[in-house]
Amino acid sequence: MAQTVVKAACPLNCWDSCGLKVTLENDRVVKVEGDPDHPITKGKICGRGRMLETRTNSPERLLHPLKKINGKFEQISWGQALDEIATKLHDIKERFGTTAVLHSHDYANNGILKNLDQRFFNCYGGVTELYGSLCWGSGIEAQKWDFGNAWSHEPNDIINSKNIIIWGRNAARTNMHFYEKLLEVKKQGAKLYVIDPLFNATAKIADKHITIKPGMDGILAAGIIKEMLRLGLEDRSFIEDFTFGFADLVNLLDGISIETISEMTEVSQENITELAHLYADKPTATFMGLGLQRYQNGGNTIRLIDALAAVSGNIGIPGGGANYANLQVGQSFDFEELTLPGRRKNHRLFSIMKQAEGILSAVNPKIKMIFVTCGNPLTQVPDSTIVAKAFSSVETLVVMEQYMTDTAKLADYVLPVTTVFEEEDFYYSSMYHHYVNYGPKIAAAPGEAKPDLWIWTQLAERLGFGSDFDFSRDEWLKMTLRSLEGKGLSLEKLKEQHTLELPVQKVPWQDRKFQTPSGKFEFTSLTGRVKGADGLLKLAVPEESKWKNPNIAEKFPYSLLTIHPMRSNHSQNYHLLGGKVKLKVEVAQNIAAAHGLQTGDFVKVWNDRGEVKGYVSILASAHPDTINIDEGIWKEFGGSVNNLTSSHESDNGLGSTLYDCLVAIEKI
Ligand SMILES: Nc1nc2c(c(=O)[nH]1)N[C@H]1C(S)=C(S)[C@@H](COP(=O)(O)OP(=O)(O)OC[C@H]3O[C@@H](n4cnc5c(=O)[nH]c(N)nc54)[C@H](O)[C@@H]3O)O[C@H]1N2
Ligand SMILES: Nc1nc2c(c(=O)[nH]1)N[C@H]1C(S)=C(S)[C@@H](COP(=O)(O)OP(=O)(O)OC[C@H]3O[C@@H](n4cnc5c(=O)[nH]c(N)nc54)[C@H](O)[C@@H]3O)O[C@H]1N2
Ligand code: SF4
Ligand SMILES: [Mo]
Repeated sequence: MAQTVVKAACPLNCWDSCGLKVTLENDRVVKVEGDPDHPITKGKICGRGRMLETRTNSPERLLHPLKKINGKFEQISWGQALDEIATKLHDIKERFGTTAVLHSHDYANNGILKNLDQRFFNCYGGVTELYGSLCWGSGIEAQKWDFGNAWSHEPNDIINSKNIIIWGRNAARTNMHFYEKLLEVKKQGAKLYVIDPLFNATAKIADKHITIKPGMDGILAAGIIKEMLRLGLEDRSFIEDFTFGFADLVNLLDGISIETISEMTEVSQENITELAHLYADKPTATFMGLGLQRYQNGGNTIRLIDALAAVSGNIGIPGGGANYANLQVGQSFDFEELTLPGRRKNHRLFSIMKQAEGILSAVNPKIKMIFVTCGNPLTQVPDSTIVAKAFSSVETLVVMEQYMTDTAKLADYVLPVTTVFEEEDFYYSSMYHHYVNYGPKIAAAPGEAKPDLWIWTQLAERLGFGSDFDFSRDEWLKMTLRSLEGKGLSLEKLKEQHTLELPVQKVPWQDRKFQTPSGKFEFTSLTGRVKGADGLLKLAVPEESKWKNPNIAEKFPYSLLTIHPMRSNHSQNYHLLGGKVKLKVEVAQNIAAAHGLQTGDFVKVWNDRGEVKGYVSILASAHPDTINIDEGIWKEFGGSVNNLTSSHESDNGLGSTLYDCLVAIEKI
């Protein structure tokens, strides 16, 4: 049979944004591999990338529009689905106003044209939208306060690092090309430290793994700064010339002893001193993951780690950096032209964390209709019980999906959408590297599945703003690249080369010109002050901890992490893994000992919000009193761990508290 091999791109919400090589047989995708010519990902991809073949070809794909009639889904035509949904949108606008519609979404697909959903809702008149992020919100806001922006060093700069500290990034599992880089620079002599409550696969290759009480990294960073100051290891000239508010930081540190810091973080004083020396032995690169900021104190955690990088003079130097995310990538494109925020007449915002509470308590107007795109809130949004209640409460729920997820099951209309290989787009991620990848359309969509963009275009026509969507794919893609054209990047070049390097600062802040109000690195944030906070750094602790909530801590003694799964991107692959899914409850050794648990025991994990049942696995080197259950699990495979998590917002209001969660455990 004739086979052809073409280049494509991985669309998944992931650090790595890989280039792909896809084998086609009679226009059918038969194999997905890595593109060896991609400058960063160099031919290696993960299992989730390879499984895009299954995601595309699975017989479980949604193939036709469905409407729920008397509690059962029935197949309807696209014409009927679009006419009915457009009529409802029209009526809601007339009777209640456009903000009676909620757009619930996440970022399941990194294609630039996936942002056209916002254009649709803006042209419709402006709906209730979500702000903040379950994923990285607290940390992004924190870095905006400190630096004025959240920028990282380019991946190859790590060859300049003498020491590398990884705070809570599960690189071997979530960011494989960074992991590859770590292996490479370690061979050249770089020292690698991993700070993480779990002994993850990245910790296995570290020179030292330091476990910590979950949520206490900010306090640890404060302790390291305190030690640096005691030992005279700080970078005085950087502090004096390029920072603002240092006296406030010193004042904060004067109020706590190193003994107390050691006791609270459960990190030994020797380790704190060792880390102080490591930070002084420049250049030392800091790489933060997103896990460590999903706590109520998440903003302060990232801010204190940033402060440590600044005090030690590791900012704006090759091999240094407080690397968290790289917003320079997304900031390269023309979003306003694409999304037309100016067309919005009305607007209402709910926090993404509390979207369910928002739905249930909305007045003037009430939420009448919800559109879900690129998200699976029933599984992924915290406090599932209330999420299910909220999404069941509205008159009309429209879910645009590839599969019958737990969210789709609740819908009134399910609209089948294409997978990555069935539509043209380009893909990028603002998490790690600064290359954008081209993804051509290489396969026909099965059944009646359609691109999201086709659905928006059809609805726009029916609602009288069809001309706002009357563009070809090329025209859309060019629109987003317009401001890059002057810098020699064009759609033609992207199509030809399949990947293009964006013009970013490879070592951010080298010019020491920070984008803060003072123009300096801000220990005390003036942006924070403008936003109504005092802008001061705080020695903040998690909400669900013995320091803040002793009663809860007594009832529910264990910290629950809910990290990202190995073989699935969030909830996307569990149903494609061949029925082998078994909900695993990973427990630290002291928990197993206290409850007489053995590997394979069936247990219940619970708190006041809900419960989850699964099979024990004992983690030999995890921090005491720590449990992990991977996120993303569908109801039919044991249920989402978000039955247990809280929907609070972090200290700066923009992040989740998914890992700020105390639970109890019991054998059943
Ligand atoms: N395989 C796989 N890869 C993925 C994804 C996936 O679903 N599956 N999702 C992608 C997405 S959207 C994202 S946001 C990224 C996330 O990438 P990561 O940040 O690497 O992953 P998380 O699972 O969010 O965070 C997990 C790490 O943080 C640690 N951690 C948790 N709490 C703390 C703490 O208080 N202190 C410290 N020091 N460490 C802590 C955990 O033990 C774990 O090692 O991964 C991306 N890559
Ligand atoms: N407990 C806990 N909860 C978490 C996390 C955690 O660590 N712990 N992590 C959080 C993080 S970091 C993130 S980023 C979120 C992710 O949350 P989500 O983005 O909601 O998670 P996904 O499972 O990726 O779900 C996306 C859905 O979009 C669908 N989809 C894929 N491509 C397309 C497309 O092109 N168009 C449309 N219309 N749909 C598409 C998929 O089939 C899938 O069902 O979850 C958060 N939730
Ligand atoms: S999921 Fe991430 S690591 Fe895996 S192929 Fe896609 S971009 Fe690469
Ligand atoms: Mo994420």
